[in-house]
Amino acid sequence: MNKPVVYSGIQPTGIITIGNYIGAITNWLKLSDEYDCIYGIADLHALTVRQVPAEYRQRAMSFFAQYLACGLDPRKNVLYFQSHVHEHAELSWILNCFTYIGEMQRMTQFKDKSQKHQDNINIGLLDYPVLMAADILLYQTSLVPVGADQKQHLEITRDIAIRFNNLYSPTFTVPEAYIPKQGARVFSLQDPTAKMSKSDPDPNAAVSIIEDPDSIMRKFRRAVTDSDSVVRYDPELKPGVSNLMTIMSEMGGMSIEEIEKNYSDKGYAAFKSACAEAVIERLRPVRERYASLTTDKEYLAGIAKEGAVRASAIARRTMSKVKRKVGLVELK
Ligand code: ATP
Ligand code: LTN
Repeated sequence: MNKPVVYSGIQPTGIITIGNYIGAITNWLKLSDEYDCIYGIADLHALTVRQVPAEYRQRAMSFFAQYLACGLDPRKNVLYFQSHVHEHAELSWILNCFTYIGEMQRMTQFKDKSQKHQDNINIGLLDYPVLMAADILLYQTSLVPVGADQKQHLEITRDIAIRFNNLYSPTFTVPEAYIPKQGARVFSLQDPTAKMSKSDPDPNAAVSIIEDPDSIMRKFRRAVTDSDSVVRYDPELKPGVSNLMTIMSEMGGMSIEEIEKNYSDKGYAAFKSACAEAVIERLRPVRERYASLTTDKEYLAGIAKEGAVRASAIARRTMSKVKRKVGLVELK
């Protein structure tokens, strides 16, 4: 690899939403030419909450097919499953020894998830950001395209990298987060003050990137807005409408000003339908490619294998450097 490295991942839980697409995947696609990009299915991360094994396996494979369906080219990008490269777990252990419990307890996601899963506040949930740091640092990553909710995890990754580099000598590239200016936090269609989440139990809250057009239209028509009827961008006073405008702008390529000009006096019904149309059209090729990809299990398995081999080769190099620095005896 000779270009700077981009790394990112998504946990295979729930559905890949238009929030994930706008906040993360759009940038993954944009960065593919200028960087060496590695995109993982974060299947070790999602074990922090209980999964049904057979379902989980299937979902992870479906997410992998969706990566490809989005247009990520396996010749240009390394696409693989985190669990296929054992160095993630290995580096994660070593980095644990350079991370403080207090740092992990302060993480917003840990606080949220331990509230939500009070019956299962496992060590993995607390340790989640260290595994994420291992993902990123293993590949000497420069840039990490993610949504705004991951900013804190990127900061701790940088802290861990700097701490390690200072204790020994420069070992890890210190990564930067790459967060979109617009669309870094897409909100739920049912509660425009909450993040659109891929595992929201309310099916009307989020839209999948492979959802059928009728269902997309229905969800947008039902989206929660305010009682006035003016299409105007005002995230404070009109969070529902503003969220839809952001989605429409990102998916349809119109600026917020253009949307305001075209729809301000058309009423919410027309605006919501237009917004749904923009989403449906943008996702049409994704949906179509996905349908044909899922029929070719062998092709997908082949791409995953190739991705794991390429990722492992890079991970191995960092891992042997780390082991040497901390003073582990080398296997000759
Ligand atoms: P969950 O809500 O189930 O924890 P999630 O929707 O946050 O999951 P992740 O796998 O945690 O999904 O995130 C995948 C990527 O999508 C990350 O880069 C994350 O920042 C981004 N992302 C997630 N939700 C949104 C959102 N609502 N708006 C913008 N980006 C998002
Ligand atoms: N924690 C991330 C998913 C993730 C990730 C990563 C993102 C796992 N490993 C490495 C960027 C880089 C999330 O979005 N919840």
